[in-house]
Amino acid sequence: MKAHDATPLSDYIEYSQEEMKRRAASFYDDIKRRHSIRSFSERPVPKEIIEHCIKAAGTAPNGANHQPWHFVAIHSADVKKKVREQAELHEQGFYSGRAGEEWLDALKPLGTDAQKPYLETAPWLIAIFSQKKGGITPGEKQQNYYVHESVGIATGFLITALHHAGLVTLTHTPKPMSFLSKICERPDDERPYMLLIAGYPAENATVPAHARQKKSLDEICTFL
Ligand code: IYR
Repeated sequence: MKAHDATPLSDYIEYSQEEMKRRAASFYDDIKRRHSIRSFSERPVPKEIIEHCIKAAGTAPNGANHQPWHFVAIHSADVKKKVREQAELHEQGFYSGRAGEEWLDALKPLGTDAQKPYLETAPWLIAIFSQKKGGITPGEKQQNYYVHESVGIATGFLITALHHAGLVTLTHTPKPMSFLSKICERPDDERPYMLLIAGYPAENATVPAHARQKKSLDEICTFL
């Protein structure tokens, strides 16, 4: 059993309640400008920005601090082409029947289809992998805990960090996603969790009216 050891919380910043109210409101005003975008510009985005956003994702709370995630940041045109080919192949099956009528009906207001040109246009694709086994030290093969929750939170941090930096994103979860493990050369004990597309929006980028409808606070929250 490893010993418990701790240092003082030295980086906490306390704000006045007025300042907290301002910050809370201003964060909401900013994050509500985040939209899933399906039309990306080819404009390059420096690697350093992506590095910082991934570092931010890596600070997410997670099970036993095993940090059960791996991010593959894809910039190579060759690799992006492979991802697009495979993703579109799967999406064609999905849209031509595999999804079922109810699912396809739910997607209609978003206007999505099997064509995913942004997988090549966008400067960065970030493939996120979850690790069932690991630990805090590289090479460890301990049990990981709350893997799905941990990687989900890290992905949320990543999306927020990319938005904060001034980029737009799209979460993409082609089914099955196993082709990502192959293309990204990830080991068998890692599972692809999600593919994030990141970059500048195309000049003609739009947001579906359906996506702008957000539930009210009353609908999503109960105070007791
Ligand atoms: N992965 C498909 C389908 C899709 C599914 C859901 I749920 C969405 O919110 C959006 C799309 C695609 O990317 O087209």
